[in-house]
Amino acid sequence: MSTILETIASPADVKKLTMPQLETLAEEIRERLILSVSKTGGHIGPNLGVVELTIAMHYVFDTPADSFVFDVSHQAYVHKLLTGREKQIGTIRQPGGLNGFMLRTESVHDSYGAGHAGTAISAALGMAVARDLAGGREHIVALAGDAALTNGISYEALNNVAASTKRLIVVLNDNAWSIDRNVGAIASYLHKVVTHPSYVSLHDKAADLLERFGGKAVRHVAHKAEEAAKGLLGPSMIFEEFGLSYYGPLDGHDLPLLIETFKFLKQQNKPVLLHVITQKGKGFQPALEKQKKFHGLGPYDPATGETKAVGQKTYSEIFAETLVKLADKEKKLVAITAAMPNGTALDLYRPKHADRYFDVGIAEEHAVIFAAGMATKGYRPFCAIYSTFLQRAFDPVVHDVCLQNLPVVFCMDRGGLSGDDGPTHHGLFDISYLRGIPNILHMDPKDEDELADMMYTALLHPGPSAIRYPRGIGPGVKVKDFPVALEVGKAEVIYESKGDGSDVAIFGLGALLPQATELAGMLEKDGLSAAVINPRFVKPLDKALIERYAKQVGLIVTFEDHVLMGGFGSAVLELLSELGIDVPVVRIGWPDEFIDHGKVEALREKHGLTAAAAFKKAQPYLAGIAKKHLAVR
Ligand SMILES: Cc1ncc(C[n+]2csc(CCOP(=O)(O)OP(=O)(O)O)c2C)c(N)n1
Repeated sequence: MSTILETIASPADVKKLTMPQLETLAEEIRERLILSVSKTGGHIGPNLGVVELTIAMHYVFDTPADSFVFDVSHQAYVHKLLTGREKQIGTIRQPGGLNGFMLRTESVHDSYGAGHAGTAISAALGMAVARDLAGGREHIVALAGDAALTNGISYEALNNVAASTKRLIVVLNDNAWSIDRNVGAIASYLHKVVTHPSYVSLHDKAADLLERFGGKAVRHVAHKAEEAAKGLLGPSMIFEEFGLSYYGPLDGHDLPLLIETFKFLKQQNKPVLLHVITQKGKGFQPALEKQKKFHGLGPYDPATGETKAVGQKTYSEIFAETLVKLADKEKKLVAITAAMPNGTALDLYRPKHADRYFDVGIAEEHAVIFAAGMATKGYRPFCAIYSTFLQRAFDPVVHDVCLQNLPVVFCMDRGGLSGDDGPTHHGLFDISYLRGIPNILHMDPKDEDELADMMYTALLHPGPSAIRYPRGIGPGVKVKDFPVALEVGKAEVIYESKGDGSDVAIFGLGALLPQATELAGMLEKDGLSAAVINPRFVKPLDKALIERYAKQVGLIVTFEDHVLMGGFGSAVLELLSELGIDVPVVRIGWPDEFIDHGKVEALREKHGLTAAAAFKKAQPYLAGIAKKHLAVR
């Protein structure tokens, strides 16, 4: 017998269901998600929290004519299930399968793509204003989590809503969690609202009244909420001050109430904000018990929630352990995260130096400027921000940190291809966006121990520095008890064949050093000599070493886990041009396109980030080098 879920080919099918069928659908979706995500990995907790909300939205609104804009869009799996992608849900985050976020290219129902937080209200407002200009009547609904309100862009958008449109629906999905517990004044404020007696009684009454009076009850509750919002009953309502009419807080798992409320809000001729309370991980005990872990994770046992232990320490863990050691020694060291204590592993640092740990919320710009402020007072801030999220803070890095030459250290986790999360999360641009900024050091370690050394080097450096390191585990080398400082701007020669290396110089930056070594082996088999170099520093480059090799070899090869444009290889080319040295350079890195989600190895293969691909690209130049050998002999 087929399930109700299997009969949903599009949102039109959701609208045909009775209330009991909708309730059954919610159960089926939970079961399906728990099982399916247990195999693929993904954002299970957030999605279990929005099952009823998403069903109600699709019941009342009409995508793709109406638009849903989800903040981050990691909670869009339910939406995917209801918009014709039920059969593919088992492919989510898998190579060639569904993306883990909303993608405009994946479905007409995905009106806006995302992966970074804080964009939903701005984008939805843009759509609403475009609709108004075009004389349209469709509905625009933004769905933002409570953590989106720790992000500045959300307020920039709210600041413009009332002046820009009369019709916009913002749904605030409040589960009190970011990935970690939500932080800051707004989290306390929302907590005050949802626990205030007048709102709580409204909330309780709502379901009751709905049962007795149907849709009219919503109007009554809405009216009461308005009174409360005006401060008559409870805390004053910040959203009203922004010019949005506030409704709520409602139980985000009460389907009939949500449906009636959306029907009511749909008719409003003013921007509205609906505050719903949901439970992240609802229906899956392990997710309720371990909120952080089940925000997003790899495969797990669907019965127990158990995951396989990873034997080797990740780069993030080495980073956090090293930071503890450095903070033991340097009392002015402080650690800053923008809502990512788990992902960056600062969770391990926090208990050791709680007074020198700051989670500022999803606020990368603020994190960097806050760090700059601390640095002016003699503190040594380490900002642990993923490469992809530091993009948000480009101007603060330039204007606040580098221009004032302040000793802030950017530890960019996920520097390189991030894999399953896809293009919104790949850290492939940081070399190009940072290396043009004066004063900053840019480092990329070959292994875990070198990461620790680079962190120490950065701590001793009197100006700004950035260190990028890959997601997950590295080669697994032993990390020294205490790091040593590296000489700034000095590369490391790893290997020279037959003590010579005069034919080809191969630079393997960071994670791609093994490919450089492999290429050297391939060249040697062809009778050529090669040198393998670990650049360590993208900025400053080791000019003397590059010049020396460039004058002696017939070919330079550069490998980097970064886009080619503006990357390490480009920096080498610029230097050679400045030096007036004419030597061919084969550059290996990511092409000028956004790279899909998938397995790192497979994507490297596909896009030619391998020793074999480099060997092939080098062929036209190798012939010339071989001829030179013959002539010499
Ligand atoms: C700019 C940016 N910084 C950090 C992140 C990492 N991140 C992904 S989801 C998330 C928390 C989202 O919390 P919330 O919006 O409340 O939704 P919930 O998962 O609780 O449903 C964070 C910090 C991000 N996606 N974008």
